[in-house]
Amino acid sequence: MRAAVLREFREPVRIEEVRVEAPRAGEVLVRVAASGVCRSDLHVVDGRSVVARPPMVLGHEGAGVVEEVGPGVRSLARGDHVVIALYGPCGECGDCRAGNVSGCWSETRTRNMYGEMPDGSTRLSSQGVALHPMVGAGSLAEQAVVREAQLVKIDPDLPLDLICLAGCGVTTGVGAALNTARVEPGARVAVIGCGGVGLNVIQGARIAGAARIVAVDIASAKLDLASDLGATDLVLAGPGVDVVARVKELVPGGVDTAFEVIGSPEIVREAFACTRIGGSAVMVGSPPAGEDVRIDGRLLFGDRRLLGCMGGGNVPQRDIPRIAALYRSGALRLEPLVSRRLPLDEVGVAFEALRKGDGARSVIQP
Ligand code: PAD
Ligand code: ZN
Repeated sequence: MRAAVLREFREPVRIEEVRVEAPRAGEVLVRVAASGVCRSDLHVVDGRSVVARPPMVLGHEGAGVVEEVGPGVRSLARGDHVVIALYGPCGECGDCRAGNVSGCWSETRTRNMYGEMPDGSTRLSSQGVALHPMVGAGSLAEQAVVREAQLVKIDPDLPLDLICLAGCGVTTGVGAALNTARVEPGARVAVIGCGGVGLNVIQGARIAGAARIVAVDIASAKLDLASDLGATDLVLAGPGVDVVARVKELVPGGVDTAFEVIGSPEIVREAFACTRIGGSAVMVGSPPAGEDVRIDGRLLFGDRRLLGCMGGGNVPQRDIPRIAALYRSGALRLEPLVSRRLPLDEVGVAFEALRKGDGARSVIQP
């Protein structure tokens, strides 16, 4: 099969012929129908991700159809439609058993983050060299072998080229608002960075009943999308614009929750400064590995909280069906998030568009 392979950090992503082994016990072979390209894929290419081990197959926002199941797989069968979740919990540790699967830090989960099966092996190789599928997904490929625990079955009538976004961007964005920040009806929030993930923080906040949703971005096209998806106020950032002052002009005293959805320590600091006394800031973006986030200690003293956010605190088996239901009801819109659909060969176009900030999401249809 063919896949988008990254051999070394900062090298071009190439479409290569990759050998796929049959699924073993507890594993499933998925024919990928569609996969979004997220900024986290670009972070990997640029060597600024904490969860990357080249050579690897990129992609972690995929959906497809089950082609073959390994021994012992009971929840899925050939022909089932699935979303590949952002992570595969072990299902056995105390956290998993308590239902806190996003808190699972077992060896299985850690290996999964680096694209390894629980025993350290992978099912993908090229010229005898093992390839690591990004976060165990590797969805920018024609096929993926994924642990059953990382797959969520969905109804076959859901459009795979839209619901694939539930693999990462939508689940993370909506989850950041609903699970991490627990945005309440009437809340006032700010979302800094309105790309593929930030637009879904906006949708999550709208669904939660936020009264004010201030969207901040450097691109006016993103602000148009933000407005379409539920933002009540728009701030065009850029040189000479004091974002904190603008947000506080719109929401005197500061917002209840500010979200940073870019991946910049400086903007995390800015988001924190946008919050009211007792408010919270959520760092959704992934800052470069090893970089510190500096915040103003006087602001922290004002009972504010800075929260991390991994995948929007999502429990895949709960949150992906919830996203599907919200989509069906019309409360959550997916179509406006897709800026272009491309064949696998044109994955480079998707990465270039991300770099230029052109569009919300590119969806690859292998
Ligand atoms: P994206 O490139 O689609 O969106 C980023 C947005 O930020 C774009 O609209 C930019 O125009 C905007 N932007 C850039 N600089 C500024 C600035 N200085 N001020 C205001 N706006 C700005 O990326 P994405 O939405 O795919 O991902 C965003 C981040 O979230 C990125 O760091 C990614 O790695 C991270 C992420 N985190 C998780 C998680 O689990 N926490 C999951 C998925 C993605
Ligand atoms: Zn992602």
